[in-house]
Amino acid sequence: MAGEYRFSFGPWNIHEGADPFGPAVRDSIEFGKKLKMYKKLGFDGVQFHDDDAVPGMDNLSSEQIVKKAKEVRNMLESEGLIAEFVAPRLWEDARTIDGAYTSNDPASREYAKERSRRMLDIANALGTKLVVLWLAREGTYIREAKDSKVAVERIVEAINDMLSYNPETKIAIEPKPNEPMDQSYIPTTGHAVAISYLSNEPERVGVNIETAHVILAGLDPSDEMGFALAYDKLFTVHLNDQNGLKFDEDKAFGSVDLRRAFNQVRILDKYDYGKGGEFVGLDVKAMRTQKQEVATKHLVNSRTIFLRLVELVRSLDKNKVEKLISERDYEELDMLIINHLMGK
Ligand code: 3MF
Ligand code: MG
Repeated sequence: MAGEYRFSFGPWNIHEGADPFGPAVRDSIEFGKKLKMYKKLGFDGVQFHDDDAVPGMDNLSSEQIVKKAKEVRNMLESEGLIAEFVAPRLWEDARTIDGAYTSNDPASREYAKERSRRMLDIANALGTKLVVLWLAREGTYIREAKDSKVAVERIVEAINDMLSYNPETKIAIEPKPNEPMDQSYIPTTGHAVAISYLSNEPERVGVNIETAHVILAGLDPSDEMGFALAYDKLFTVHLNDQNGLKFDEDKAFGSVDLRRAFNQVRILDKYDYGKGGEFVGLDVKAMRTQKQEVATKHLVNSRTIFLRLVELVRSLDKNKVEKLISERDYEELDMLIINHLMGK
């Protein structure tokens, strides 16, 4: 039965292996060549940052930006691919050092809003209505640096600006509790869902749940997904894995905790995730040790693990589960799941 899901990843998921402590260890692959790899690897959707589609966009006019983005759309079409979403990269420019929408400097906040409008032009030209907001620098290193109430109001203002700029846009906030900041203002799914109700059109604002980010917040990814599903706000996902509370690892999906991955697939499959056109999005990094020729295995493996877990979710004996729940024999239920995962 498995196989009805469509998968996506971003071009940054095929990367050179640089980390904060060392330079690139693999050659960079040009964007057009990466696009040619998607279908072969089993993927149909491309996730974008605005400047993945239009590099150097801050030095181009809006007309030039749209023209470039249309060229990218043609490239996608000739590969049989579609753009899943576009995310504004608001964390690299000097004007966003102190945050983008929440910067203490009004000129920087204005830059962030203007850049977001150009990002919406790119999304429109690429043919997608979905936007992802990873609010990288919307937080603080020390609490006294910003006013947390005002910060939330400024994020809402920026969201409203995007909602009114394109009335068809849907915004998926990607919560993350820390990194690069000490503390972020939208650290969890609950915060993202809550802030949607401060916006002018709550039904157009939802979440992108990333496994690793949820683990960094000390929460369970499948429960966070259930929370978002209850609000009809799971617009997309960034599946990966994370080995405890350390830097954001973006490991292959299911590679650390298979049972935790099983439970994410279980809730997604149970509630027909994907029926509304949602992609199974990955945000995974190859290990730095991986050689050039084999630096896409993390993508293929994550997809394979997802599909195998779909099979396991569907072949689980639901009657046995129900019976054990009604008997409140959770020790036996625990063993049933472990045996199932071990192929017994
Ligand atoms: C950061 C992330 C990012 C975002 C991406 C889209 C590298 O922890 O997960 O991926 O997902 O920038 O906004
Ligand atoms: Mg991500």
